[in-house]
Amino acid sequence: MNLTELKQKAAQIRMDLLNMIYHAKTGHTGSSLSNTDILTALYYNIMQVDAANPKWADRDRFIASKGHAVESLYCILADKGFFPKEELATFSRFGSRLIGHPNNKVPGVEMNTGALGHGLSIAVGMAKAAKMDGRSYRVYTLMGDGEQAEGSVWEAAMAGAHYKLDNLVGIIDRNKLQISGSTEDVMGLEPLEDKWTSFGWNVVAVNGNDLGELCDALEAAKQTTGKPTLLMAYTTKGKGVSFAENVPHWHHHVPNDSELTLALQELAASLEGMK
Ligand SMILES: Cc1ncc(C[n+]2csc(CCOP(=O)(O)OP(=O)(O)O)c2C)c(N)n1
Ligand SMILES: [Mg+2]
Repeated sequence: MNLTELKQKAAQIRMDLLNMIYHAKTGHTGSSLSNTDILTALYYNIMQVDAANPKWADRDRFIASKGHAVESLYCILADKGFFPKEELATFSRFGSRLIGHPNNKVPGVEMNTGALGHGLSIAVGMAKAAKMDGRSYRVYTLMGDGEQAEGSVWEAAMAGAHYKLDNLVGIIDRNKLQISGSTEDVMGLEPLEDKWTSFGWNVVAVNGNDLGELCDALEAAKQTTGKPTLLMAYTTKGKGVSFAENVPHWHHHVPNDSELTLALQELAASLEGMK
């Protein structure tokens, strides 16, 4: 996809996830809007996956470590044809496989996640397995910045560097907010890039809401050898909906009627502006 097509896709995914959350009356709106561009870059330009064959042995793997932001992932998997788009209407309903955190009964979802702090360990194991099996697939995991307070992240960071997993990319959605406010108030993280560098990772900083920067950095990571890459993706929580941007309670606020209408209008206008 070219850059305009990617931007259009991201706007459409944002509209889809807002509708889905509105109808379900539950969801992590700000968190999913925050990382929509990251997932769009991965799923439409970077990763090799096949919706017709979700268990293809050489597929690239994505682990949604910040599993609470499952809405953007489900909307993208549906859009790519992993399961019917109409199923999005069942999100968080009793009996639906589209539960509120990633569920590996859903085609395209690699691993059940949602308890923060586990995705990187799983990704390290998968990347190590690829090396042992002589396979060329790559492994990506998306973590939250609040999630960096989990000690298990740092054990996995050590292991990733120790095993020289250059087929592994960790991405941090650095929106500077977690569930209850600023990450720096809840558990100070800075200097976060330096911490990852000191753990032996190839650290690359990007604007995580800029699809061009994301694609360039993720493409460049494929050429890096001898160490895993950590993409520090500086984002805006709630991105794309002006009145949700950087507002902590939109972490899991469900839009009401007028908020949904306004949000969809803004995104439709941005789509119009791309034509
Ligand atoms: C182990 C664990 N503790 C607590 C939670 C509850 N929880 C869900 S989202 C969240 C905040 C996450 O913030 P961050 O990682 O910054 O994600 P984002 O800002 O992208 O939503 C918390 C504490 C959880 N899911 N897992
Ligand atoms: Mg955050």
